[in-house]
Amino acid sequence: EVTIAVCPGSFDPLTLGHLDIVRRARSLFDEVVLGVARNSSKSALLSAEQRVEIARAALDASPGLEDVRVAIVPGLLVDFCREVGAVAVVKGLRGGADFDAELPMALMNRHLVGVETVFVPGDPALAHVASSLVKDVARFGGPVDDLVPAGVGDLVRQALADRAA
Ligand code: COD
Repeated sequence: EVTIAVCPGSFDPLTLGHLDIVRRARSLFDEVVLGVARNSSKSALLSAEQRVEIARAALDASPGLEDVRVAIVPGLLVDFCREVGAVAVVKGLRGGADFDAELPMALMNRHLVGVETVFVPGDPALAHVASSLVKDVARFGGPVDDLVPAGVGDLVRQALADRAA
């Protein structure tokens, strides 16, 4: 039987840290769906459609990840998991703070529909890479192009400029 996992995130924008986790998820599961979700405690810089486009382009350019699907999570993550037939949610851990934030969500999601969460330690070389920090560095003119897939830095700078205008 084919096992399917969902890698959910805000992906605002997708970073090399996210791609690392998707690659690890893909090595564990037959099919992986990257779910672009709305984090109710953050306001997004990029639209969901832009975040989907960025993820699609980055996966298409990553050997071995072309078959990862990308979709918007329109409501509850667990409803999305049921819809796509996922047995697991895969989340990346950069450190203890990620675990503390993720454990209640993992327990709630299992309570709601029985879906398990698989925690995958990320590449320590990317432990400092977070979408929020990428946006902060870019906002103040710092270099971010080596933290995100090709072309994404320009899109982030453009979105920040549009927002400031
Ligand atoms: N190394 C390892 N892991 C990393 C790295 C890195 N460098 N960078 C990011 N990650 C991991 C994060 O720990 C996280 O697991 C994942 O990648 C996604 O990160 P983000 O920042 O894009 O996404 P978040 O943290 O804002 O998550 C948003 C969700 C909505 C997916 C989350 O809050 C969630 O699971 N909510 C469940 C509640 C629900 O159902 N909400 C409705 C959905 S619309």
